[in-house]
Amino acid sequence: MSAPHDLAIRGGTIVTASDRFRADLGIRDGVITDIASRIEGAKEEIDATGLMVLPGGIDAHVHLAQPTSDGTVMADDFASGTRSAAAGGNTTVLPFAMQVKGTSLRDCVTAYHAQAEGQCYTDVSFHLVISDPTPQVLGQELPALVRDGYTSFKVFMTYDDLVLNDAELLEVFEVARRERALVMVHAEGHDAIKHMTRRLEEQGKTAPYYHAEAHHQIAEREATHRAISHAQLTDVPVMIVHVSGRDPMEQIQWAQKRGMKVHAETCPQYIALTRDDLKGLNMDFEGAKYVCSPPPRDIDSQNAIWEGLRDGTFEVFSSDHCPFFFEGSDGTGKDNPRARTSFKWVPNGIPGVETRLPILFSEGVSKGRITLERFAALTSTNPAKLYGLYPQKGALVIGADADITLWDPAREEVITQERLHHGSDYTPYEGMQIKGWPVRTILRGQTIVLDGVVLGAKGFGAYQTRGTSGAMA
Ligand code: DUC
Ligand code: ZN
Ligand code: ZN
Repeated sequence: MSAPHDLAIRGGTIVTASDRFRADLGIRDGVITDIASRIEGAKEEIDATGLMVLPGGIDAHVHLAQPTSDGTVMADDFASGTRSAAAGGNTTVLPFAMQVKGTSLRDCVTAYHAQAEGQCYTDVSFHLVISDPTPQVLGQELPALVRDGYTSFKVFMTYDDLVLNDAELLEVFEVARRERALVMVHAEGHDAIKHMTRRLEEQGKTAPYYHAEAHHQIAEREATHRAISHAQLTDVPVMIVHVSGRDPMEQIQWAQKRGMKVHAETCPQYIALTRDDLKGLNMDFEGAKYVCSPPPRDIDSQNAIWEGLRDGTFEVFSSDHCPFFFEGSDGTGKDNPRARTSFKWVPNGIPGVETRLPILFSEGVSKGRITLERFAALTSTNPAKLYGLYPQKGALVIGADADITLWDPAREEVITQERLHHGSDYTPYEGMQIKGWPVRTILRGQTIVLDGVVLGAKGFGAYQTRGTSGAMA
C-alpha cells in the first residue's frame, strides 16, 4: 500500500489567523490533506518540534522588472525578486503589471507575463496599474482583464507619468465598482509635492533628506481623504496602500468608523525607519538609501502604525519592495549624477521583500506588540482574502495549497546585505537585530528554501489567476 502522504510536518505549532494549536500536517500532491494530532507513514517527514507552522507569506505589494520613465533599471527581475521573497519566508508575491501611458493595458500584461514565465521561485499574480484611463482601457481592456482574473489594480495620485486627476479617479472607481475589482490607491497629493519641491530647491535644500519634507505627511493625509471621498461618492471599496503615519491613518479610521469599506496596508519602513534615516551621515547622499514614497515619518507615527496594526485598521502588511541599486553602474543607481543635483531625481523605492516577515515578527511578535495570529493574518491570510487567493492560499486547512513557512521564534539573527538574495547592492535594514527567523519555506509541498539555502527550481513558481476580492463580499 502506498503511503497516504507525500510529506508530514510533525511536532510543530500550527498558527492561523485565528488560532494556534499543536498538530501534525499531512500533504499529498502539493495540497494539505490532513491535520491531526499524529500523522505517521508519510514518504518524507519534517520534524518541526519547537517551530511555528505558518501559512506561507504572501507579499501583496512588490515591484519587479518595472521599466522607469528615466531608464533607471530596477535591481530585481522575476528570478532574483522571487528568490529573495522565498528566502524571506514567502510563497506568493503580487507584483504590478504597469501600463505605460499611450500603450495598451493588455499588451503590458502580456509583456510582464513574458518576463515572469519560467523565472519564478514563488507563485505570483499581477495587480494592474492604470496610468492611461482612455475610453478603450476603461470600456474594454480593463473589464476584460478583470474577468480574466486580474481582480485588483492600482492608481496613483502623484508622479508626472502616472498621476490621475480627480475626474479620472472617479471614472476608474466606477469601473472598479461595476467589474467588482479592488482599487489600490497611492495617496499623495501631486500639486502639494510639486510645490514643496520647488520651494525646497529654491532654498538650496536638495539633499535626499528633503524628499521627506517634499512628500509631507499633510499631502498624504489630504490625498487619503480625497481618495476616501471619491470611493464614498462612487460607492466602491478601496485599499489605501503604503500608509506611512498617524495623519493618513486617522483619515482611514474616520471612514472605517462610518462603515465605509476602506482597507489599508502598511509596510516595514513605517515601523523600522524614520525620516532621520534620510539624513544619512550628516545630510550626505547615504540618505538616498532610504528614499521611498511615502517616506518614513517619526516615532509618533511609528507608534500610531503599531496601534493600527493591533486594532485592525491595517489588514495587510506588505513590503512595497521597489528595489534599486545604490551605486549600480553607468548612472543606474540611486546615486546618479542627476540625483546628486536634487532629491527629486532619486529613484523612489527600497528593497524589502526578504526582510518583511522577520522585521514584523521581531518588532511585533517577539516584542509583544502583536499576537502570532495577527502576524499570520497581516502577512498571509488577509492578503489572500482581499486579493482573491483564499482559501487556496493563506490558509492552513484541508484542500489548501501546502504553502507553509516554518518559523523559529527563538532564533536571533542580524540583517546584513551579504545574507540577502535580492538584486540591490544594499539593504536599508543593515545591522538590524532580529529575533524570530524563517527556517524553511515550502511551496505546494516542496521545500524551496532551507536555512537560507534556495533549493527550489527556477520556474516552479506558477502564475495564479485570482478570484474576486473578499472586499466585494
Ligand atoms: N509607490 C510604490 O508603491 N512603490 C514605490 C514607489 C511608489 O511611489
Ligand atoms: Zn505607490
Ligand atoms: Zn509600491
